[in-house]
Amino acid sequence: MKIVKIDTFVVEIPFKDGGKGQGITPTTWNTLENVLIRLQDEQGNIGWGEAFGYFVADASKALIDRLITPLLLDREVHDIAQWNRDTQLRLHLFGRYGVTMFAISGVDMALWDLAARRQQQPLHRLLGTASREQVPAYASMVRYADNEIAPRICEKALEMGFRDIKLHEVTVDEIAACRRAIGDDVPLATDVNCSWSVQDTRDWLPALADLKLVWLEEPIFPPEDFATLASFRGNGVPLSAGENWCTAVQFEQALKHGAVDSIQPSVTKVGGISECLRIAELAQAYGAVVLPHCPYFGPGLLATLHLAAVQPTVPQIEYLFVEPAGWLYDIEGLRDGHLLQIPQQAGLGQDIDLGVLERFRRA
Ligand code: SMN
Ligand code: MG
Repeated sequence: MKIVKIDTFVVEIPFKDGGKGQGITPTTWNTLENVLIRLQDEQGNIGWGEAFGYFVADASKALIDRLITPLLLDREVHDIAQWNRDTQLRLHLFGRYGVTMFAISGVDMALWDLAARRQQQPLHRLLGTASREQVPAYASMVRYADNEIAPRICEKALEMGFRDIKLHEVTVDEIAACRRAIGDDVPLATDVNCSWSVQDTRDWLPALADLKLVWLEEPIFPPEDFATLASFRGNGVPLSAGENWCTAVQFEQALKHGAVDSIQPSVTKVGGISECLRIAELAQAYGAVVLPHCPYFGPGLLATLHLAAVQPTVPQIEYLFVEPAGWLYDIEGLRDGHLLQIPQQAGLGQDIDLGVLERFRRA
């Protein structure tokens, strides 16, 4: 297929989460920033993709406009995985991980959507053999840093039909308050985004095991310290990480080290669908569970559903438990309690809402 037009957009959609706006990020996190890529081929087919936006949206967009567009415009792409590898090579000196890879991820996704639409097939049919029509999702909470609000929001998620919860709380006290609110039977994980020291992690593992955490996500910095991660295992708390690992190469190193119990590739960060397929092969070879990261309600979430359709190693995907002021896709139309339908229409399987895109598009 020949790519004759490339457009990029930053969309910024406010959301409510019922909290105080305190969290992980440099400034208050209260909008979803999606970097969208729209490709058009010589026949007029369109493909959409998403590059990781979250506080770096302008940088991810600039990478695409300045470095990828000149390499792709008016070119033929026959083999997307090969295009991905070639582009990684061409751009490696601009940073192997970070916005370079986020940008490649988004364009790779748009190429896959375009290819599937040309063939009038749902994306998952190009990726493998679908073994299911719906995938469970867990409710992923923002960080509330509050012993009363966090448990209340957990209860609300259960009322909405979710059965599994991931917190972003970082104190044993807050995690325990949530566990008390939901009872012992609801699977509960926490993600501390690399904020604990090695010693604190070791000290807190027994308490976390008592709280029956189903996983502890990214306990320490740096997230690619595989040997230290491996040393935490076997203490009654499964470990998970991967949203900040670079390409299948680093996933393989992590798996060789036995760093974690489950891996968390993000289709908008790690190198797109092509790289996720390489990681899926590794997961198969190493018998690893895959818990994909990518909860921002854009093309990345739909791509994650299609990838999950063909990967039995994915037990559930992540659903960000917030209330956006607008939806680029009808995600709620796919959701029945904790289950998300895998779209069966061509490409990503839903048409983006151009009205929502225009309304929230950043000038
Ligand atoms: C996360 C990262 C960025 C925004 C929200 C949540 C988190 C996750 O690391 O696992 O989703
Ligand atoms: Mg995380």
